[in-house]
Amino acid sequence: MTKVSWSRFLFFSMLIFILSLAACGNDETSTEESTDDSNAATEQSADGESAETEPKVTEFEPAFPEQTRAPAVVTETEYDVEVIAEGLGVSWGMEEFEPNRLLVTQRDSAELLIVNLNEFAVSEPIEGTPEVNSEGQGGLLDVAIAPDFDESRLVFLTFSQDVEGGTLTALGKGVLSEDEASLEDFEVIFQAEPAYDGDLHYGGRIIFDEEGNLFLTTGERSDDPIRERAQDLDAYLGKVIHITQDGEAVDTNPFIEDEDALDGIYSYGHRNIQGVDFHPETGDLWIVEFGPQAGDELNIVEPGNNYGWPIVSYGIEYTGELINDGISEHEAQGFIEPRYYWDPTSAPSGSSFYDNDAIPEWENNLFIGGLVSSYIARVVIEDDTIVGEERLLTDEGERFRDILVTEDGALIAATDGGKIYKISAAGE
Ligand SMILES: [Ca+2]
Repeated sequence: MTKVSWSRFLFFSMLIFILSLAACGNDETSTEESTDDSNAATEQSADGESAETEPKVTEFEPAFPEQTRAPAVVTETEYDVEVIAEGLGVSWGMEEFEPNRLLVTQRDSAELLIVNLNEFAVSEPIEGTPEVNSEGQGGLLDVAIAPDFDESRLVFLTFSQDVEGGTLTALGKGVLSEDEASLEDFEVIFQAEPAYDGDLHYGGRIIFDEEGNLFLTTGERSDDPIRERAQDLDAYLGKVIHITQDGEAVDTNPFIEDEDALDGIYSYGHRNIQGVDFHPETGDLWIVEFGPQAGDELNIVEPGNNYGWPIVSYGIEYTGELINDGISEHEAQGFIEPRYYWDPTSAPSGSSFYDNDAIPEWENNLFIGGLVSSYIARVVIEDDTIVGEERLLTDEGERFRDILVTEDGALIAATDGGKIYKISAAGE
């Protein structure tokens, strides 16, 4: 290369680098929307045997060997993949309320639909759902039915709500009418205060525990400095919250005796929790958190624990900058280590344990929808350690938003592209 062309090469390289930085930093929606990895470090995956084949974007090392890049595993059982529905919006949450019949939320239109898995049929929108703010990542989010739904017909919904001072994550409940046409007497039972004038990181997953109480997840609203409120016990941002069906704090919660802390808080230091489920054998609550660029986490939630965000992270800012001087290790700083993290970004969303014997080799595996990564991650867990990862439906080009396992043992996956997939043992 001559001297002139070399300097020209340098000039254009710098220009491309600067432009790519600008592209990365333009919008925090990039936490889940961007696939840009132009800041990628050059390190390649170590041996080609891990499920992850893309280079890392950070320099961080795991706290223990099984914390990232688990060995690739492959499902040996033959399975069928069907598209049950298409042309929908972003189906953010799903719940099987009767055998093979799902309640499905539509994030942007705020509609609640019934999808029949046997008849490939989608209902008209159910009337009586709440007003939502559907800007950015907001809208109608998760859906769950009360444990006594057969009698009470109670349906719980999370959504982003307009209130004075901005928006917040809200939880409400209503009664599904016998004709399934409307949700009656809908009322808000919990608001994750404080409100904030932004449209990112609402969290919003809900799940019932065995006592009939609810775990609700929130996000930390993304922006710096509001995200620091994830560490504050006087704010419901970046938390797992444990409340009754009336929105009251559960009386065994860890900070009930602490005058300065909110009673509903169960755990804190979270970023944006998009998946929750109980491990079928241990009963532990496993959550899935969006990291920043890389550093998406799988955590086991224990009461009173601090998971470290935004003080520590295995990820970096989308600008490429380090977060808080780039401390990745959690335990050394007094926080709980994630059981697993992804680098590069997966943007892991809705998740569900496989608690069924229809596909025996999947039992007790955790399935996680990937947005940026466009796959369903199957994670194999032994003694709380991730010992294998598989990536399903990688050729579909879909952003997988939520995952559900039916009573029949089918894996249902909803995508941002408006599809609902059913994956089941071949010939079932
Ligand atoms: Ca963490």
